[in-house]
Amino acid sequence: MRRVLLRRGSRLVAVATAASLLALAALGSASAAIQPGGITDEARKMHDLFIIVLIFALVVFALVGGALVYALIRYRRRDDELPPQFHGGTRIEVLMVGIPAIITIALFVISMITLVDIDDDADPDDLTIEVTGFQFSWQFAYNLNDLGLNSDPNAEGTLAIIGTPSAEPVLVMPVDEAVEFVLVSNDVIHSFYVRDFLYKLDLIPGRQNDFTVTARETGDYRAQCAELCGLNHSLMRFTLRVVERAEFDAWIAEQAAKQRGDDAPLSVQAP
Ligand SMILES: [Cu+2]
Repeated sequence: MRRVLLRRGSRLVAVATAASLLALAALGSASAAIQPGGITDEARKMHDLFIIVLIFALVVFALVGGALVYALIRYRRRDDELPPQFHGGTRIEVLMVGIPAIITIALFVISMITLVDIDDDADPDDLTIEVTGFQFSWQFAYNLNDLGLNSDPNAEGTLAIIGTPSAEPVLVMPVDEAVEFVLVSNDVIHSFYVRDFLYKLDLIPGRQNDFTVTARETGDYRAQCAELCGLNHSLMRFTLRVVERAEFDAWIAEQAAKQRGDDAPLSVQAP
């Protein structure tokens, strides 16, 4: 009788585990679809980490859920007799502390590796774009030295694209190149959020935040302020445009000519 119960028990565990795994596999592919990989090297590393953590979570959920379903069915109340009462169980207690500890340490280590990796400092010769948030739009300033546009390399100078709430600015950056973003704010806290970077960083008055990304896909991407910053916060949107280097140079030359007020396009060397 006991052996029959045990066999039925392990069958129950198998069924419960298989059902949970199936449900979670569906959930897993759904979240992968909801959260695509992003367009930068950094975003792809973060997405890989997300998938690893998701797999850990799914396995733990399936095992715990399976054990719960098994215990509910296998040890359900059949009569009024009190089940055997006992206190403690060293082996299971060691497992219950040990396994979560190992999983936590493993997740901590791989998260730190990814964090340090994507938080790498920019090279001095990377293109720098200074992003200024203000109520309620953005300014994108390109360092003219980075663009090889300054005749005097010691001179400071920028080419600024300034948006307004009614005319959203376009942030243009070259593909396949590390670009450093320096974030500052003129008034209150804003947040620079490009969904396809899978990344968001605040712009804080009196402080300078920066991050570096290498975009791998050209195209237009929607972006916006992600920190409630006042009445017209919802109008703080912009477009991120990732283009080939040649197109970027042509765009910069066009903007520079426009800002100098002449029509003769400037020749731009790659930095
Ligand atoms: Cu804002």
